[in-house]
Amino acid sequence: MNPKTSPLMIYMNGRLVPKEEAVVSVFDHGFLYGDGVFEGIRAYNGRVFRLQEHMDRLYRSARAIILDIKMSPEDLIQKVLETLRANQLRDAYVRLVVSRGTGDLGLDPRKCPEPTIIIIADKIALYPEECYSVGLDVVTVSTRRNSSQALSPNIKALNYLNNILAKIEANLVGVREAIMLNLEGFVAECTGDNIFYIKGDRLITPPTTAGALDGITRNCVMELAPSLGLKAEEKLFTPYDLYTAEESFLTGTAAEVIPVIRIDSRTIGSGKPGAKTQKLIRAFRDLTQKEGVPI
Ligand code: PXG
Repeated sequence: MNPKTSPLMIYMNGRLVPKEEAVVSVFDHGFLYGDGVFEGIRAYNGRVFRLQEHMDRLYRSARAIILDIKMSPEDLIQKVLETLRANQLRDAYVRLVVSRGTGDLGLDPRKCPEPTIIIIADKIALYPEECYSVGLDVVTVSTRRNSSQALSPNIKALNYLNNILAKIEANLVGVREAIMLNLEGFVAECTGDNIFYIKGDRLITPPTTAGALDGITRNCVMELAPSLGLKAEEKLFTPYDLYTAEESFLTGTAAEVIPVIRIDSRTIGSGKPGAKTQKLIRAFRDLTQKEGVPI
């Protein structure tokens, strides 16, 4: 963490300001309508992991909602690095938020001349170690993933109500994550993580067209698969395929690679984190220590 005496500095619209001063207008359309986009990024050991990929996804999300960030991705990368430096952070979680900006009470985005750009870099709140050593219990919930015909789940938009409703369902039954199905009943993803299962040498995850975010950790795992003798595949599947899998795990920037050992009260595989999942966890952790843009 940054020294106790200096407050956390937040990047806001061109300036680094102390946390207490980092406030947005009640007329900001990010607040009023969830009109905006975001990214969650990690820094490991003084380097920002897959920063270009996160930036590319942010600009794709912005383009999809016709939001002009009014800053080049190269400049925004520099601002992310500056924010990390200002807070003397080497291992961190970075939240990059771009909202439509301040407008009036109507929803017309033409009333918002300037986007609000915020970078929060803080100490990472790691998942408890037992999530990795014991594995997660998850449930399939009744909240379906947004239909891509209404709002593409590939837009990392500020409106996460769909995922939050699913998270509430998981909370209510005392588990950490929820599996969301799409409208057709195929597995899409979890509330803030992608999902995989393993059968033999096949490593399977839903295609993005099923409602899965094009996750950056998901892509890392698919890249690492061949080196561990696994064939990565994108395929539509139902909860049945998960119940009968040998291993299952979730991926996400915050969670990294996290084993799943129970789904809807069914034991997955041996009920312990699978051997292949554990190899992937190690390979992913190695990658995070090796790669990245220096702060
Ligand atoms: N699916 C969804 C819906 C996500 O929001 C992921 C998958 C994983 O993608 P990456 O690129 O991170 O591998 C995400 C991203 C949290 C939190 O606090 C997590 C995300 C977003 C917001 C909050 O756990 N995950």
